[in-house]
Amino acid sequence: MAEEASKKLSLPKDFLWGYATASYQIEGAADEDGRGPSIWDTFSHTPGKTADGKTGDVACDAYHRLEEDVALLKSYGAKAYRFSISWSRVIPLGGRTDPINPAGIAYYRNLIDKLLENDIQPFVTLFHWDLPQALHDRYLGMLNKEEFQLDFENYARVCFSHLPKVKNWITLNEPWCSSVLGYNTGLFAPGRCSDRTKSAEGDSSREHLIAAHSLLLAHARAVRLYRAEFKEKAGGQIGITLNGDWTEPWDPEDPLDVEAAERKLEFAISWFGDPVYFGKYPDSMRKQLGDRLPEFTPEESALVIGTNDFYGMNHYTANYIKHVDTPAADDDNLGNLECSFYNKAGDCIGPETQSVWLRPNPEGFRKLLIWLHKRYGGPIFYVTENGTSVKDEHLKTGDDRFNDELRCEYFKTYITAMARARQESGVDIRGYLAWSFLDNFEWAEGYVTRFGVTYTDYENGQKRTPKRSAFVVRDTFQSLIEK
Ligand code: GBH
Repeated sequence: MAEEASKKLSLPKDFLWGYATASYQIEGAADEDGRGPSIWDTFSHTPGKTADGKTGDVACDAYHRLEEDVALLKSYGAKAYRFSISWSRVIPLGGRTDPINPAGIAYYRNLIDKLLENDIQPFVTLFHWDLPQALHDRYLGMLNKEEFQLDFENYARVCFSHLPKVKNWITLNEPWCSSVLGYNTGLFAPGRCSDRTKSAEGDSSREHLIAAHSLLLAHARAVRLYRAEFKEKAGGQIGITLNGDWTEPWDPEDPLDVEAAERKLEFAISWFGDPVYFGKYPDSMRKQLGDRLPEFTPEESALVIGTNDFYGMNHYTANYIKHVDTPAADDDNLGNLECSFYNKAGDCIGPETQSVWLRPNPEGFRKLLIWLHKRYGGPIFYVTENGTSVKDEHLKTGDDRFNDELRCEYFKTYITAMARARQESGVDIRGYLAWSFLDNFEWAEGYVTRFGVTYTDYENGQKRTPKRSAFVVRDTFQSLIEK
């Protein structure tokens, strides 16, 4: 055994760990103190779009429980907390000539102050999917690349200048989801797609590719601005957060499956990662999508390349990948392949959870960290989300609601897998934010699916109760981090 591998597994003293949330999923107060509507308000209020027609109107009511929530984070031992800013709380109409809402700024300033007083480092996401509705109405949001990037840059400037104590900025959360779920499958706001029974407008063969391009330019402009005017003074860093599942070939003996597994990673991750690190889209995407995939002009390429101080990684699950022999459909977003939880030998990738897309597979986390480390030249990583739902957790009663065995196991094994990637393979991971601090509004799944280490009692004034996993995460980090 290599010496590295035989050393006791550990994490450095300054390793940051804690929890993550997002504005629309927890804040509530949708209509208070001058907040403007976002596309998620509109979408969740449209019949048939979310489970049981649920909305984020109240959610976890986090807007009114800032002190209680920071105290709870502190009691969990968290060293960092990732939250997102509701763009339409800060600029209700969203645009660069629209007024700023001082009450919105005050809320986030207060949250940041409380966190810092408790030695909890804020990780602040500018955009976790909740586009101001006014920008959608005005120019279709990210389908208008010129307008969108300028309005996002202005919004970023407002946040950077009014929230100077923040040292860790994340421009976008999972632009893959904004693009594909918003403009290709239409499962998320604004719900556009080619299926006219679901959406009056949309083109699932193109719009997500346009949205992604605008998002990349918006990210790049915010980073350029931060580096030019704020970074040095704040002593801060800025990056993008990308989601990505690990892939294994369905038949490891079939070179076409091996290739398809790699192609899936490129369609899901490198679509955004390659522009940020290399200034271009992956060849596999160009080959399949042709001129439907926008080209970076030389100016755009120069703007986007090198715009990550760190790689924000959201990771949950893994899939087996099987190639298909037929040509790709126009609305394909995967890379012309099939995903499965079973491989040719009949092995299952992991146990069931409440989320149809999520099966725990901690080895996949370790392997994906190594894949990203190699592809992108050893960047600094922060794991900005990782976690799981638990099958039928919403049916539990009494104290059993706080006994989340599968989630405990998930966190133990995933955190260990991450520590191994760091120690044995040299992946430069500086922090880890578990998803999620609280059970919250799980988008189209409403409140049925729970991801929290804290139970939120929606029937009883959103009362918070720690689940067992909150202590497992704490103990796992305490035993790994060097004294
Ligand atoms: C994260 O995305 C989000 O950032 C967070 O807001 C959310 O609460 C959390 O996951 C838990 O879901 O069946 O085709 O609709 C994770 C990455 C990618 C997972 C898209 C769900 C949907 C696949 N997500 N995927 S589909």
